[in-house]
Amino acid sequence: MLERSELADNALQALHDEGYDAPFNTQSLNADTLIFTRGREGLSLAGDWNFCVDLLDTGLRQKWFTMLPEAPEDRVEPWDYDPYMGETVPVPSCWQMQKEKWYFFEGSAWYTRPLMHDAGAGRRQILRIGAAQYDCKVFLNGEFLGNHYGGSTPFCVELTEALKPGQNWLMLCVNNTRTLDRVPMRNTDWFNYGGVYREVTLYDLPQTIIRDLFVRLAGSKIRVSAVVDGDVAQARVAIPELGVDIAVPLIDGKGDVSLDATPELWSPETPKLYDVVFTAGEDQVQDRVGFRSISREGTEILLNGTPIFLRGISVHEDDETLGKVTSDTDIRRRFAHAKALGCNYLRLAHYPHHERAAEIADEMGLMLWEEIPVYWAIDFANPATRRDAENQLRELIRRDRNRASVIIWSVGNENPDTDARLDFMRGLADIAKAEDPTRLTSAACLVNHAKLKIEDRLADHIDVIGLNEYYGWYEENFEELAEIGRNSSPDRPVVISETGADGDNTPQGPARGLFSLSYQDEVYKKQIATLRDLDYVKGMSPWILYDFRVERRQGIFQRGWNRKGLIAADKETKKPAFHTLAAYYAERAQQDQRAAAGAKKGQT
Ligand code: GCB
Repeated sequence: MLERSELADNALQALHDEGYDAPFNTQSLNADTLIFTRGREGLSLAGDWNFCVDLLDTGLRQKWFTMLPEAPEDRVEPWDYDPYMGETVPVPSCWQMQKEKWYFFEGSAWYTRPLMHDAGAGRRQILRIGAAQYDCKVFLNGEFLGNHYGGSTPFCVELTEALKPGQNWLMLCVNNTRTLDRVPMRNTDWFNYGGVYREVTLYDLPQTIIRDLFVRLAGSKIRVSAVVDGDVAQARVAIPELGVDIAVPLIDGKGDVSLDATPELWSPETPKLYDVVFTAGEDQVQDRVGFRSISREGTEILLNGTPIFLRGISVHEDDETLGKVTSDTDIRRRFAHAKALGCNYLRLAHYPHHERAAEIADEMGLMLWEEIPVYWAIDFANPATRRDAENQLRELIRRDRNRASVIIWSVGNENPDTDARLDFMRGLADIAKAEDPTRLTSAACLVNHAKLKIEDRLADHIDVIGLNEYYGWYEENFEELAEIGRNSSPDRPVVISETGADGDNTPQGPARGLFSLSYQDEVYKKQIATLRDLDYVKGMSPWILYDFRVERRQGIFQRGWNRKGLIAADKETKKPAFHTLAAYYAERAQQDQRAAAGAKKGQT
């Protein structure tokens, strides 16, 4: 449409109003509007959607969303984009992976599709978007229904009131621009993919809706908390295998019960899960839940009361051909590689990964660190940024807190130790505990290189000190690592959340020196030799399982990739350092098994 259209408020406004997007930046779709969807049947909206990139935000300025479908021949005024025809992309996808011309595109993009509606009266329609990077504005039949910030967490929007019988038009405006107030900010070491890259699903639900369900082991009891939206006084929870089927009284929609039950505890060796069914009025949800405890005592991390060592690896959610789109097959391959490495644990860096990851880890018996992208520089003093980070954390926790595999909520990565950062991140750690007191908190902190010591004021406010150190790579003098080890005496467990080196396995890779496979392997050997003797180090997740795509690395050996993977970007070719770490983890696993057997013997 041109500016003379009556659909734009007025011609000049569309051209000159720089506050055009303010009415839409409401962040009204957030943790409080999320709906528990496990065990629900939804209608998948996967498939081709009409699509248009919109660098200048013309769509919001001219209000493309108010344009009605019409044959081009019948239109009486010129138009700048027709939401109903033209290019299409599949949902889910990242636009960078669809066409080369969109590879570096950052800005708004419009997604449109028809939606048929014929549900009976008294039903509610809830749309859930698994993730859209980064800002998503939702329109139905020209009406603005809400906005979500945060590129990796799900959100829900109720369509009920705006839906009409028959054909409707759903439009999403998704914007991946990196800005100063966002989480993450402008500079990251992973690719800034854009788009609706996780599933979009429509749920047809009764009037009463189960909004939230939190099931966990709390002390020696199973505790169930629920939030129900609707006029019911009582719900029911059943765990058939444990013979549990009891009423849950609801007061103002909230229910909370503790049950006596002795479930078999979940662990990597015995990843036992139980079906949990929760019913309120006509609504019902189901989950598969494992019960276990995770705690810390001094410098130990205890799983079900027994000290453990986290044999881990870090992973990004990235794929050579699909970008951030993932699948069960991709996740299972990732976890199978982690198991082949001898891992019992993964760090899902640096943002919430697909929710299937934790579900599959529950089944396969892997422990997880999950994280929000409070990464490097963040506008710590900005209340809007803080609200965004807090919301992303709440959305992640509410999404995954029934997953036994998740043992750590991480509130950030490598942030400078300033007062504003301390206040911001301490606040996040408190929120994590308030939302879920049954897990440990952490953050990837930095070494104080001047004092050669583990020192970060945030450490007092988290359970596990995550430590990123790159001795042998960014830090040249390897001897300093041992000195840091000697100079530090943390009062809580330390996990080496990152360490590593690049190794280019392509034909262009060097035969020796930095970026060679032999150099990478050497760094792993030296790291293992030093770290194995630090008794407060209770785990590690070296950087990283697979090579991953990134804009900021354009060196002759990197060529748009971070090549610190133990496996190349093809997710197949193992580098020598893979085998070095696998050998250490095999030895470590045996040692830990012997120690556990000894401890058991001592108890009997
Ligand atoms: C880090 C960052 C990670 C980078 C990595 C690297 O410390 O946490 O995001 O990708 O180093 O390769 O430099």
